[in-house]
Amino acid sequence: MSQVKRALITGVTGQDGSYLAEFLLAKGYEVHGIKRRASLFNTQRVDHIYEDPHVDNQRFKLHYGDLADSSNLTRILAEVRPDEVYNLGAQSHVAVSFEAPEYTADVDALGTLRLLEAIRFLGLEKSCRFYQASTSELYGLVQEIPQKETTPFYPRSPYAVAKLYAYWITVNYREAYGMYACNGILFNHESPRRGETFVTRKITRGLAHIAQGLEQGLFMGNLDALRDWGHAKDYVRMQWMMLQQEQPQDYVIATGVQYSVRQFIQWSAQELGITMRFEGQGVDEKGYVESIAGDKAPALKPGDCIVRIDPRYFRPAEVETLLGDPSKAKTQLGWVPEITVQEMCAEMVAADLQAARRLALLRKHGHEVSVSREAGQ
Ligand code: NDP
Ligand code: GDR
Repeated sequence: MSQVKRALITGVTGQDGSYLAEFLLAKGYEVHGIKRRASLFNTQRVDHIYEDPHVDNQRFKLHYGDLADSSNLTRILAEVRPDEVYNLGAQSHVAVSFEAPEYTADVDALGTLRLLEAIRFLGLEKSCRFYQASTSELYGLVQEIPQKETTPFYPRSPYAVAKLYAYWITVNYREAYGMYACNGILFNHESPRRGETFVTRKITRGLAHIAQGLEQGLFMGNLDALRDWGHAKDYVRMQWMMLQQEQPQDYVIATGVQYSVRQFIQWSAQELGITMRFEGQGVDEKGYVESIAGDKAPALKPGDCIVRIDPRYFRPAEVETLLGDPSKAKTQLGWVPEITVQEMCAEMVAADLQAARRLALLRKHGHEVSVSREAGQ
């Protein structure tokens, strides 16, 4: 019998999936990941750990699949027979969940059920440990500050409601079938690999583009939202730790400090040497509220608008404030975050600046450069 542990990660092409795959490979695991078929390559975050399937002893393997497809999940689980399953796959954008609520429920809620049921159907429920990517969005309209494992939930989006189902079905399979299944209730965590339409990355990438003259301004939503931001690298370590205990339990993973979106813009601007100035709120000719202007960005003329508020980025129901209490993870598992939000912001800005410089250089030498921007985020 092989002593090498096998892990299966859904959402391996995402931010957390890529860091977790790296982490598990370094621990000697054989790592299997489920990736969706896409019309373009979608493996940029894991290309550096990709292994040629033609060589022997491959330790990182990708399987085509989708959380919407039970038969596919069952087949992959039967083939891999993993010791640990990390369910990180999801339609993970809160604002998008208002646009695609049914799809979000199918993948985020029923997808979790499909995976758990496939494990049970194959008789793996006693041998396979299960991690569910639960979220601070469950707290939504917060009932207690800071939020901990016992704080009541009040989800505020189709995404959060779908994740609420996933949370409870994970608890239910633990209680009903004795599965080692647990929820990590993770607060926001970011990195240079964060999707471009989440607020931190939108800011670091947008300001880096502005600093390089690639874009003129940044359109934002609610700058007053407060979040407890950590680094994804710290958080995937905890995902693994949760599956190594004697008894399965649910844990809040957070830093215990919160900042506003506006503060994150200021840190990013400082990193780039852009001086930010908050101005009185006025409505410009297009109906946008002008809230922040920058006067020292290299490519900007004094007074040019950097950040404008566009109502389209406000959500139908907002989560105004989140602040986690990670005491249980600290006392029981000895987990503490190692990277501060300011260090993380600096790392993200540096990565985005490097990419923006490359684009600017190409443009300077006459190459056509298009800057991807997704509508509505
Ligand atoms: P990402 O959006 O970066 O990654 C999501 C992953 O899920 C991607 O690999 C994506 O594939 C995949 N995916 C999407 N739809 C499906 C589907 N139908 N079937 C299979 N896979 C699918 O998210 P993060 O890495 O940031 O987050 C990981 C998990 O943790 C998610 O479940 C998220 O909801 C949850 N979470 C995240 C937090 C955070 O702050 N980052 C906090 C709390 C919870 P593709 O690459 O093809 O799009
Ligand atoms: P969130 O993350 O909704 O907390 O979900 P996001 O970064 O999208 O938003 C954080 C806060 O910033 C405000 N905001 C904006 N957000 C976006 N995306 N774009 C904007 O222009 C903008 N302007 C202001 C938002 O309104 C919000 O208050 C993330 C996801 O990773 C989820 O999958 C995860 O479960 C939670 O974190 C914890």
